[in-house]
Amino acid sequence: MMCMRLQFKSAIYVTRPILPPIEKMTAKLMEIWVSHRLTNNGPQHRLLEAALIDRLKVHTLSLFNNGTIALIVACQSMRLSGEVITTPFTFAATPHVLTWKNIKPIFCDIDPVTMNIDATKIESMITPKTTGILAVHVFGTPCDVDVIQDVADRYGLRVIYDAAHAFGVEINGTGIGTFGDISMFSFHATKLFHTAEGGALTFNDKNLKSRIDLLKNFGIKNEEEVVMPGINGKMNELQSALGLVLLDCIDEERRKRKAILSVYRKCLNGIEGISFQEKDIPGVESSYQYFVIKIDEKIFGCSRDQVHEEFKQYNVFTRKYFYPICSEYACYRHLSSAHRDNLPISRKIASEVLSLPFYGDLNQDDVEKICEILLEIRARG
Ligand code: T4K
Repeated sequence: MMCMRLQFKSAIYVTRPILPPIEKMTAKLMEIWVSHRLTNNGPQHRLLEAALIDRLKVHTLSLFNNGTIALIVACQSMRLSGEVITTPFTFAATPHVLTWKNIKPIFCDIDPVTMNIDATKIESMITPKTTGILAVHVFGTPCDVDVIQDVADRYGLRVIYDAAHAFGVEINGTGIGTFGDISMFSFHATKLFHTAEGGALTFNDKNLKSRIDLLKNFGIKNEEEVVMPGINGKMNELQSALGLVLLDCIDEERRKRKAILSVYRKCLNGIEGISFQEKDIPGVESSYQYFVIKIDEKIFGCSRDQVHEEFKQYNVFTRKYFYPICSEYACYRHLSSAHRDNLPISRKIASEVLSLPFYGDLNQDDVEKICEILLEIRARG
């Protein structure tokens, strides 16, 4: 029998976007209304680019209307073609971007602890057609950036990081967006920092800025010259304004999520069959983007799928990020790198992971209740 006390009155989702105080947003909107400037590199856009360079500790940044278009432009700006080595344990956007660029994604297995691409396996997947590596800092945990760069340097490959989950991540004080050739951040509503929809590319090569900005604006150089086949990747002034106002709320949201993380760790510690990242990684500043557990069915007594399904009866909507792995999508399963024998760790991890609700508006009682529900689901078998 389900304990009614544990059922939430209203739905608890995996995340809930932060929103700024409405009066601050209204003041920003007034500026836009007065200026009549709605898009195309307006003042809010310029202010947000400058603010984010500072915040992310990066050298150069270009804003986009979403992370997926940003990633397409990153591949185009690096002139990637042929084959690119990537991870199957990611959101659909990562391999889809390659496909949209007519590039064949080559799936490499992942590390069982970080859940990121296994950097030691990349070299064995390189062929004469390989032009780059598209690695993902999954759930904000940094990839093995040194090993990846070493392989890339030895084979003359480009490195693009999908840092969609990695806003604010630093390695020993260095912004995560400074590694590789280009990094992509997503500012989708589900991200800690967001602009409802949005994204950015960050890179060290300042000369790349003009090419990337041309690519996101149809390749238009001036009224009479279109110098390359660009796309419309521009972030508008309303999105930029939301981002500017939200930047002031980020520190508090991070503090709240840090407190929630410690409640989860305390409540789940020692439960057999449940594993999660128990400690902060030394030298790494977290993104506080997701809280993910792994459920070992044999030890815990219930499968991940059962837990995910039963949580719904309590009005808790967890997510199986990232199941199924991308290599199992109909559009990719024919690839030889998608063969199950090539990806044993990815398949195992994808069958165990569960993202639990994780956002600042949750309070300690909510988190304790979610953990109690997990135990009740196990007890009910
Ligand atoms: N690379 C990686 C590794 C990514 O994870 C993503 C995006 C990308 C690239 C592409 O970046 P973008 O082009 O999106 O900028 C969500 C997001 O739509 C997606 O941005 C994100 N990754 C992915 C991991 O999660 P869904 O299909 O799970 O979203 P949805 O609508 O089910 O939202 C999850 C929960 O959040 C909902 O149950 C309720 C809550 N929610 C959601 C929205 C949109 C709200 O409370 N308010 C909202 O406005 O994909």
